[in-house]
Amino acid sequence: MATEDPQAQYFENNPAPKQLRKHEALVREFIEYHISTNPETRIVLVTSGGTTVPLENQTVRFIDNFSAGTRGATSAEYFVRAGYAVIFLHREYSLLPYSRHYSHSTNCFLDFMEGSAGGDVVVRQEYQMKMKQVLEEYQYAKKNRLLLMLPYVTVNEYLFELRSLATLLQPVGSRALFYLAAAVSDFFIPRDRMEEHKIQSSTVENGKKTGNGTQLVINLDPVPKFLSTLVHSWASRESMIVSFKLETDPNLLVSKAEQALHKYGHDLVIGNLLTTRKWEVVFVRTGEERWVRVPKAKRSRSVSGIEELVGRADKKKDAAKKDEVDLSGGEVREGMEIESLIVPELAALHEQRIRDSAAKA
Ligand code: 9Z3
Repeated sequence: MATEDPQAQYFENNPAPKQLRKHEALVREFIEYHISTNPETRIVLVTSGGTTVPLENQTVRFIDNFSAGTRGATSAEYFVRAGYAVIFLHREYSLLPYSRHYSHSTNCFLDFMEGSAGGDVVVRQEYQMKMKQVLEEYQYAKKNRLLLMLPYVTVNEYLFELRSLATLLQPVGSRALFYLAAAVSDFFIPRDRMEEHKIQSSTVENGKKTGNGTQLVINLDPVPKFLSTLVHSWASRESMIVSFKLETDPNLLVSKAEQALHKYGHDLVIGNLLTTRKWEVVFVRTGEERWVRVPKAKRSRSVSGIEELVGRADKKKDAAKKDEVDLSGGEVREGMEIESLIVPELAALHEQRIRDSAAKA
């Protein structure tokens, strides 16, 4: 029977991703393993990276967004450090925990290696300490099965995966934490309006004629407000749900975060601005607005490409330090990661939440 509920309609009218059953089996196994090994285990679902909106079913073109998955991948590492088992639902080929330190573009892994006198390939002396630490943390997470990686590509895949994961996490109750850092598209093309084959510029219909040809006009539908359904129906009432709010206008950030909190009724919204997201975020909870900032002296280069205002003398002093990474020809200071502040704060709030929940029971 057809349903009126837009959320339910969405899942009836759009196809489940091919990998969903396999992912569900992996998650079930992961949760059972952790609950049976330690019933006190806390499990966090970290979502990370952008979502694509395909324009064609056999996809050649798609709409995407800026997110590289830095927030999610970095946070996942700090969650492991804080004792969590992590389900990492991420955009395929976006940054991953641990390997993010040595990606193919920024911090290209090849620049960290050299040939030794004996003809072996070795890690350059100046990077030994850092790489050893990353490697040990990676091996610890792997050995203890603390990280389950699940990739998605499209916004549709993301929504199906999120629904399944939330349902599977229900038995974890208050020990489950949702950390929704993925940059999810607000618009999509429903399956019944999607072109099967590559859109041909010569056969575009309904577009306005211009001097150069015909415009391609695309109508996108709003993605259903999944956060509301996650909070009120997919996830256990006991679990803690944290969403991120991204804005570009500083004057809107806090009010938009407050709006989201009231609208969806979850635990916390972490607001961030596109240009400052690497060193400041705002925690918005009922009756509370609290900024979390990396101290100025500990900030690294800005993500927007705008060099942060660190004095030249300051830079020279820093360049002498051991943890300096300079592969780009410029001076790049490895600063404090804001996730090292966000995650412990959240772990403490979650701890409190678990205690409150136990006291109520
Ligand atoms: C965020 O705000 C993340 O912090 C970023 C991280 C996407 C800015 P990067 O991957 O960036 O480190 O480059 N994520 C949430 C964005 C979002 O789509 N939120 C929805 C909204 O604002 C609610 S779930 O409406």
